[in-house]
Amino acid sequence: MFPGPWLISEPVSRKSPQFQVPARPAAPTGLRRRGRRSRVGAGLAVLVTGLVLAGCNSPTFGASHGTDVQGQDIAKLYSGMFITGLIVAVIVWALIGWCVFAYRRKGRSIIPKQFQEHIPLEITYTVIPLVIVIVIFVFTVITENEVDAVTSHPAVTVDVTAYQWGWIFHYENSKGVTLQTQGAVRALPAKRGYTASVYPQLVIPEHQPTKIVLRSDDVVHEFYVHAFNFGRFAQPGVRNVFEFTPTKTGVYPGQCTEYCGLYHSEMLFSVRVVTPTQYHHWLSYQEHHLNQIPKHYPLTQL
Ligand SMILES: [Cu+2]
Repeated sequence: MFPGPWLISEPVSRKSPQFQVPARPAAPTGLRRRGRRSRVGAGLAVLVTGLVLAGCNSPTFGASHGTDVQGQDIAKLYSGMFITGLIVAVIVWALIGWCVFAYRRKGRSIIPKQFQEHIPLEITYTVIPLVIVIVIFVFTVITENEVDAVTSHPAVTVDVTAYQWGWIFHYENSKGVTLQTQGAVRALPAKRGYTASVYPQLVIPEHQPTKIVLRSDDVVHEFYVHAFNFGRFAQPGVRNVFEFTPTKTGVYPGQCTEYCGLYHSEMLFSVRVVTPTQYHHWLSYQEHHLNQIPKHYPLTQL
């Protein structure tokens, strides 16, 4: 867009000797074209192969497929945005490559024609990104509304309290079932699995909505479950409410993902998704063994 110094200063003929570049020995035209095409083809082959291999290794692009309804919505949005980004990147790389190869110095060359502006081109590369951003924005709002929706009658409601450094899971509408990080956790050696008995396990039923009411007792923490593609801050004085509707039984790791002090790395937990029948057996067991240590339900029965 900006004129080069040669346009600001005294006009000099482009045929002037100072702009003449020594010529390279010219190859026959046919051979040159074939060579150029083969190099461009090889470059594109490497690019496509790399993308395909990368796609095979990580089809979710680092996210989870989602083991709950909300997580699957997030996975779709994330994949769509990632693929859109890849398509834009490939087009930009192709245009750069085309410019580099098509407009490289060819033999005896002169300073190319200088443009001040190109209105159609500028409108094109302003409108296209704008449309992409608007489409991404609309899909993001739709997905956010789906993920943040909370039903009025959830099957289970759990009050989750984060604190330095652990979790409390209190089951509403139970006889006081509460699971929490055991106090001795800090005295134990590090590198335990997230399902170790010192860490609490959130047990919820499959195919039924579980409402989580999240709070913090002290500083900012984050409740994060990778399998659900979901994380939400636990902030002092704030009550965050959200919902999970699991679609697959299993045990999924969870952790605090907001650095919250010395034993932040000990803020582990797990989520166990069971069938509704198993859930009611588990809850009943917990209710009949309140205030007993250990309060963990024998997992082999699930
Ligand atoms: Cu933390």
